[in-house]
Amino acid sequence: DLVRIQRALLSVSDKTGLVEFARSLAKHGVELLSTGGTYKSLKDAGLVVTEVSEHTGFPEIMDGRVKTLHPRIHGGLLGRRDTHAAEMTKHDIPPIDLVVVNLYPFEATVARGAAYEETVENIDIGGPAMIRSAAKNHDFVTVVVDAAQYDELIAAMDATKGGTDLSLRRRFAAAAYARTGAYDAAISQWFARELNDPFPTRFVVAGTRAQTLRYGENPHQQAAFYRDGSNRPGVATATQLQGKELSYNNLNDTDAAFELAAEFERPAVAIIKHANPCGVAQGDTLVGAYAQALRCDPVSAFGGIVAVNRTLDGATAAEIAKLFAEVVVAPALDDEAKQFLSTKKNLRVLVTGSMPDPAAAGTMLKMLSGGFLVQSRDAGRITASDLKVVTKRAPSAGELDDLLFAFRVAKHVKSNAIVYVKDGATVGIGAGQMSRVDSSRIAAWKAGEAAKAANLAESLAKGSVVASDAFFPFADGLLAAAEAGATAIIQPGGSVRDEEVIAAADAAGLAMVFTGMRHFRH
Ligand code: 93A
Repeated sequence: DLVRIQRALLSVSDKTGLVEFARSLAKHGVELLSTGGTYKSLKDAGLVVTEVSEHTGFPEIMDGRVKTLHPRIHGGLLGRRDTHAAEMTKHDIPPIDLVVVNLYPFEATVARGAAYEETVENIDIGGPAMIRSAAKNHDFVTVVVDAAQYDELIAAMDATKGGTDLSLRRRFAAAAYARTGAYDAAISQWFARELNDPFPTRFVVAGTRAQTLRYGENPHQQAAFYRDGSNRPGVATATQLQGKELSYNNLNDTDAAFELAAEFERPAVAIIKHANPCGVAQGDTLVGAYAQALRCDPVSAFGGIVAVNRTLDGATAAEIAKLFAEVVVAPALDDEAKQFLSTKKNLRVLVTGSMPDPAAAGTMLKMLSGGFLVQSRDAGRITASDLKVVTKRAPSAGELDDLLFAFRVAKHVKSNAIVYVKDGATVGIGAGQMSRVDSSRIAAWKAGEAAKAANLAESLAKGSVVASDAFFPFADGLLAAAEAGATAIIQPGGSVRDEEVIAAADAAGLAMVFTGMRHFRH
């Protein structure tokens, strides 16, 4: 099944590595055909190359929209070398054994926010057509769609006196259809945005493998991480400065930690375990915020993921280095911070370049058996002006700050979420319980545990405020908070028993505000 490559067509927008690659082909005696710009690059580099227009006897027309869409090209790619040989001879169609194409940079054109017309002009038609023709005829034809494949192809040719075997051609054909599929996915996603149609009849996603992972959530599962091309700052843009290989759970938790830290304007730290925060704080300094975040649940923080929302400084890094953490993620690190963390060989340190916009639109997918759910990301953010005071007592300015902070944290806690906050720091978090009152009890209990760990006489719930990600269906959860010593509550409201819950809050002397917005997270 070895096919010697005698004629190649090269047509690339991204000319990285092109000349060197073409030289290697030429060394194997391959005849080179090329489109205008690619032809010029090769010619300028001193290679012998024929222009496609000369090969077809037809000029490139319509500003290049029609350059390779010609039977002498597509016949040369699609013709079977056995059953179609006579036909190819009859119509004077020379076989083309290798196609090297990378496409008009549609994705990059969209990413830089180009105008509609220019974006449409960057939809490549002839390129995908050649890729698909060559890939279909992989019994005979080799197709390359990425400069990253150049070396492998040349190595294969070196090993076989200028040929490729069927297994390589099949693998390259599969990669070719994945490329054209992803390309069309990007085009359809762009149209969906232009047309304001977030849920079109056919929803297509595409990703580029960033890394294969040692295993999935558990060792008996396989896993890989794909980038979706959005370049949202976070796990997808991160560079790993040091530490062990990242795992599936590391990436999942790091994402949760970083998205949470991004919610705050002031210096903030989020510590995550199993995708839930076990401590979040904001303050005047990062090092202060870190100490407060850690105080919330130092037991759970062991083996956690730490995210910060600004350049990680030496003082904070020195404190983090005392903790056994799995990952530290920051938009940037100063030299001192890098030095402190470098003493912890296994600690994975990720730098993302910047923080994501928490209010940015986006799409979230969740795989189900036999399908997937699509929704817009939870970009909801409650500010003071959204709040409605429902109790006799209105929250004080200090309580108000903490209430807003607590509700933002609650958005990132698995439901049912109850979050106790005091002075800009969580002091008790109840996560992922099936009943809200259980989450309330757990959060209150955790606040007591945190106080014990810090050698404090009274529970950290004393004088705290409480956020609930959804309404209290009954007064019991709220009463648990009052009993623990909380003074103010933030919750969406909207229960049929709101009256009853408000009355209980008034009776307990609590201040309560409604957000009108729920933050379920599953
Ligand atoms: O405008 S096209 O869709 N029409 C074509 O017939 C065609 N053939 C190749 N674009 C076409 N191409 C693309 O041109 C290739 O996919 C490649 O991206 C680019 C290379 O052009 P040049 O060699 O002129 O730089």
